[in-house]
Amino acid sequence: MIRHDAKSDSRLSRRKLLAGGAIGAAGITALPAFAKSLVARPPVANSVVDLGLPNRPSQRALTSEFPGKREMILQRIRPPLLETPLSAFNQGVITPNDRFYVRWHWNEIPGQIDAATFRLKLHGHVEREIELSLDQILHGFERIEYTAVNQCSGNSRGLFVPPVPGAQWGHGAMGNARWTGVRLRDVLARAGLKPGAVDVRFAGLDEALLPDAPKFRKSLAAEHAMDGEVLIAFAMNGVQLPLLNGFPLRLVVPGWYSTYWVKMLSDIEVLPRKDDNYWMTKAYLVPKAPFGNVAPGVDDYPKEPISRMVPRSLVTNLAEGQRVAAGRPLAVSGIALGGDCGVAKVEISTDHGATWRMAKLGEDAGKYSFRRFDLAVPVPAAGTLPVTCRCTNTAGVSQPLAMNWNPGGYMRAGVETVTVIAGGGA
Ligand SMILES: Nc1nc2c(c(=O)[nH]1)N[C@H]1C(S)=C(S)[C@@H](COP(=O)(O)O)O[C@H]1N2
Ligand SMILES: [Mo]
Repeated sequence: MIRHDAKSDSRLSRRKLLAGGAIGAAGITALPAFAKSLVARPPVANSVVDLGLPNRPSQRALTSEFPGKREMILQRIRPPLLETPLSAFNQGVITPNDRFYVRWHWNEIPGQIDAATFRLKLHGHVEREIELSLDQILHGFERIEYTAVNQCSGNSRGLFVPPVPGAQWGHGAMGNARWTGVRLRDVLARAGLKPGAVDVRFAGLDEALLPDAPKFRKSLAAEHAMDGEVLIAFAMNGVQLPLLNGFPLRLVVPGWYSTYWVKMLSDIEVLPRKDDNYWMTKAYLVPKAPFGNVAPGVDDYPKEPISRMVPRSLVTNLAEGQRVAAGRPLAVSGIALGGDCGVAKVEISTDHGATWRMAKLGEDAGKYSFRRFDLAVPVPAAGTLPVTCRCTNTAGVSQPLAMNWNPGGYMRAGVETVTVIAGGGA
């Protein structure tokens, strides 16, 4: 078995990877025993960030102790939940692999994977059950590449008011990367769907902690799986996937929340019925209402599995409570996503939504990508200045002015405001 330190992943050149050699030869990522050692010896906090979570513990340690990751906000050690600091979003629309957030449901994650013996199995309601090696995936199918936002369904959950249980994420349970892979459709065609295929179910190499706990599995409707856009990705920003982001293969379901983006993908099962497994019918349900919105306290409403993302935008160059020069224009910039389609416009208000100004949009890297926005806004001589941004997507859907809410803490969609203070020594 070839061992390969996760830190050297980034040295794999894009050319080598796309030639197909690198991922096969160097495709072992070692997880240096973090699962055991970090629990006994919690990571040293180099520094602390405050996520600004209302009415709840808000400070988090920054850690660089996870393989392939630089300073990340530590949300949980086992299973690893690592959040991207907002500053990373201010540096460009692509989120670097070593700052890309991490989320797993169970801690039984292989610390190393042998790229030579790894197989992706396709079985169930198919004409031919097949097993594909990484080499076959890399060389046997047309490669495609696009940029897409991977966002956890529970991104920003920690900001929900009233609070809801679950990982108390700030805004950093998302990231934007260029994904390279093969079409799920082409791989499924190799096995051949039998007539009557309804769902396609995906599982990875991670295992549930206890025998009775449900292994993480997600499904897509057969038509969605065959739409030609869903990818089996082997590279992220031009290099092999970091182990914690799903090495060697992960599903990329552009426009959909990341709960469907199954990591360490090793098993694809075609079902002649709707998948009724726990992760499809009990977990990740949202109110069947625009923006998954429901009033706190109400609990009798129809639910549906979470699916398509909604538009969002965030100011990334200003911090809450930051002092800014009075009476001078203030540069505001940030990132927006359209959700399941592109960004049409981003507007900025400094009067709680009474009036809006159009921001300038940055380069269009594709409809599923983050898009940068910029605008200079006037600053008063003194006092506080609330800076609110609002994205409207190309389907005409705008972020709501009133924040949405649901008991799962999913699908945060409402406009976000950062309040700065004019004067007083910028
Ligand atoms: N195999 C596997 N894939 C998984 C999960 C998991 O627990 N196991 N979690 C999902 C969820 S809920 C999220 S938000 C994303 C996180 O992707 P990332 O860690 O690459 O950022 O992975 C998804 N894919
Ligand atoms: Mo998630």
